Amino acid sequence: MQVEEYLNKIVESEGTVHLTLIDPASQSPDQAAEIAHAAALGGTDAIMIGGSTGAGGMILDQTIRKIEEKTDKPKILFPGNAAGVSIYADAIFFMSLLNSRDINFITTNQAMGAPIVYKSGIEPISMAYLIVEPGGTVGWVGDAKLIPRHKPEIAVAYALAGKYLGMHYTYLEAGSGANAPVTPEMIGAVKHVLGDNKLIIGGGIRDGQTARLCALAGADMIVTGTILEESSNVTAKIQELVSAIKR
Ligand code: 1GP
Repeated sequence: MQVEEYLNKIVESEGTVHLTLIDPASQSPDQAAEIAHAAALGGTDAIMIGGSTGAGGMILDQTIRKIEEKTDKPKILFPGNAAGVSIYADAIFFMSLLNSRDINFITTNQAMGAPIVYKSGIEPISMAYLIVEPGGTVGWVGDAKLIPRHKPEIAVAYALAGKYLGMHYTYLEAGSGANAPVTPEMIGAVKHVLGDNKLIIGGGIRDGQTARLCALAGADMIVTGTILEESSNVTAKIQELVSAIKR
């Protein structure tokens, strides 16, 4: 089964998908593999691999290969630029940062990375990537014109643009390590116009209760990264998050 189909089936049958984000720049490949293994035991549905800074090249390849040894869960690239493509992944969120001011993050990196995706046979999953205040490192690196936190109508406008451009997924990103995720009001308003297109929420989700609020508001998928890097028991933390968002 293709990865997009796998994720969509989980949304249909179980409610909300949990995605574990691993930034290859944050730990050694072996440590990343241990986190992925623990997350899989806790019930995560797939592993996202990527980051805004220093997440490409050999460290990216090695991290994915080590993760491959430790879990069967799909490995999805979450690239910060064209260097975030690796032939060892199963799929790639082929994303455009629609609210960037810099054309490099809207189409140029995509063009530079596309031939590698084509040759490698990695599955591209088209995605509109939207960065909301506070935006964190990715907001700065991606030169995003941050969507104001309390202006859901702006997020709706961008999400509709992504949908009409043919993107299947929309990712509302508050920035890794944000104090709080995007608001339930924004999630609900965006999901309302997306219909069957899938909505991913990430940035600032640290506990089951917050994840559940996002899921109830309309998130199809929840991403957590920072909390796992900080957690002494990744499996228990994932169990808390997963049990809060599944039916
Ligand atoms: C970052 O949305 C992801 O791109 C995850 O954010 O690190 O805050 O979980 P956290």
